Amino acid sequence: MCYQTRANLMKSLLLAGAFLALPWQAANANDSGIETLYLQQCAACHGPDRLGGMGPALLPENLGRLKQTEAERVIREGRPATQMGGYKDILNDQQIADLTKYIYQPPSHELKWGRPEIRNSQVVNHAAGTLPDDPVFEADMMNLFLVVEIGDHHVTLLDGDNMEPIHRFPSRFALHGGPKYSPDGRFVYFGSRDGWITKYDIYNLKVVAEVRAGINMRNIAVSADGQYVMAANYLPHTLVLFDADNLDLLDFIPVENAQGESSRVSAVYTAPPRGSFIAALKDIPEAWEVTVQDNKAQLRRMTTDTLLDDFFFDPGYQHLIGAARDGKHGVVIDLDTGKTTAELPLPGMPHLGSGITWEYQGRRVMATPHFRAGAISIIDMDTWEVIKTLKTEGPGFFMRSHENSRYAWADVFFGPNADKVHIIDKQTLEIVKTLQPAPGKVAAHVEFDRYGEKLLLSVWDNDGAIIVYDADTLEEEKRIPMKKPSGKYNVWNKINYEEGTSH
Ligand code: DHE
Repeated sequence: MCYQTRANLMKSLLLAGAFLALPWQAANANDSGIETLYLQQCAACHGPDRLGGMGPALLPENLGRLKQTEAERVIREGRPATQMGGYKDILNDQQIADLTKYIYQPPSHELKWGRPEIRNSQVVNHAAGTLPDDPVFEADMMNLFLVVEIGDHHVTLLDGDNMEPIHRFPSRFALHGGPKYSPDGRFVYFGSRDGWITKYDIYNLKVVAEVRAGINMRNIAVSADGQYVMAANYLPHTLVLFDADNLDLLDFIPVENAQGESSRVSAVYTAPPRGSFIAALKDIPEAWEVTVQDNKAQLRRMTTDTLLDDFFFDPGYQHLIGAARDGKHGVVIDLDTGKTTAELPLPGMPHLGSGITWEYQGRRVMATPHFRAGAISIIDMDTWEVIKTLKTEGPGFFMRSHENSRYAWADVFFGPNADKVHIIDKQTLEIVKTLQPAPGKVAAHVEFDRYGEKLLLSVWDNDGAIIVYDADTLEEEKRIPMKKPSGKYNVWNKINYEEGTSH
């Protein structure tokens, strides 16, 4: 809301409003003054229709993760390390409370984010092929990490050999999900909860193109050949296909079933051996396989027995392992036949998106934490039986390992023990060590370097850090201060679909 250029922007908006029929004008006539207050104080940065601008979108779907009391505090006090200043000297308590209530209500008019809005949002700073092909810094380009810092919406590029930061740059507000690399590791695509896709050239340290795919986005996927980017949205109910070069819009797919009922998309992932994208729908019991022909999406619908929230694949992308939205079980779907072939007893809402796999006694197993249970389930991927349930000190969010490491790391994201991290021996299936690296601060999300020799763990706090550990001795080597570092993503591990990391 409070940016230095606010006055100028407000002036331009008001001037524009004199000539254009802006969507809020009709509603303005009937409101109790709160829309006018919003337009005066907030619209310059958050958009006249609350869709966002320099600041994030202020709509119920986008604010769902922020408590109203916290939103009220942010309006009053501002948000440190961002351009959002406090309003306590400008607005009285009642006005702040009314504004808070207002932004949590659905807008008075229908919000659209279709082809024209997507096309108009596209910005190409450096068209594909126009920047030099040689990196502007020296490092093993395959052992770089990107660290997303959600505390002040920045990303740090880290050299994975010496674990020294190379560069730090601002990101869109609230990045979520793993950034996705181009197959050669030169470019990375970030997705934000507000629907922005940012393509970044790591070699030149520059944002090359951006586009807004939706109003509230789940995640993005990059095709295995690097040609396409697909975005999965909650709002509107769409999948959107882009050319990966300059993020040109190629196809816009309303997500609905044969009866015309629409659905949010739980997530979309690339399935390299199949040359396709796989998406699961959140409100309709269907999963879709999407291939691209002549720049158009071709859909193959698979009907599922249950609504799917979160999912995972076996290494050959033959099966989709999905978590049912009821939080009580999982299903295994054969992606060739589209049929459900097994059910998994997984109570406590498994977080399958965080699953990892490894070889155990000659067979492949996968492990998943649970959002609502202090447990890690280990599943035989041939028989689809749960072979072990490890008791943890609370529900967890992420798991990580590396083919070259004998250990898997699992956090305890929720509850009183959120500052602890379990280390599991992948051959005995036992927790062999529990660390508490920063008492009182959440410790979560690990990523290994390309060799599996070192790993990074986040101290998930505004006054946080990345901790570097030796993957064998489990000894801490150093701490690099960071602002609420969330995910970390190693180029080599990601582009090679390493078994111990997310894809
Ligand atoms: Fe995430 C990945 C869904 C809340 C941090 N999260 C994902 C993915 C999905 C997902 C589908 C995989 C996308 C991908 O990588 O392409 N997340 C959800 C939810 O449904 C949930 C529970 C509720 C929501 O509001 O969306 C949720 N996620 C969170 C958080 O509260 C976290 C901890 C903080 C934040 O930034 O919002 C969070 N999610 C992450 C991270 C990843 C992620 C860091 C990438 C993990 C990776 O290693 O790849």
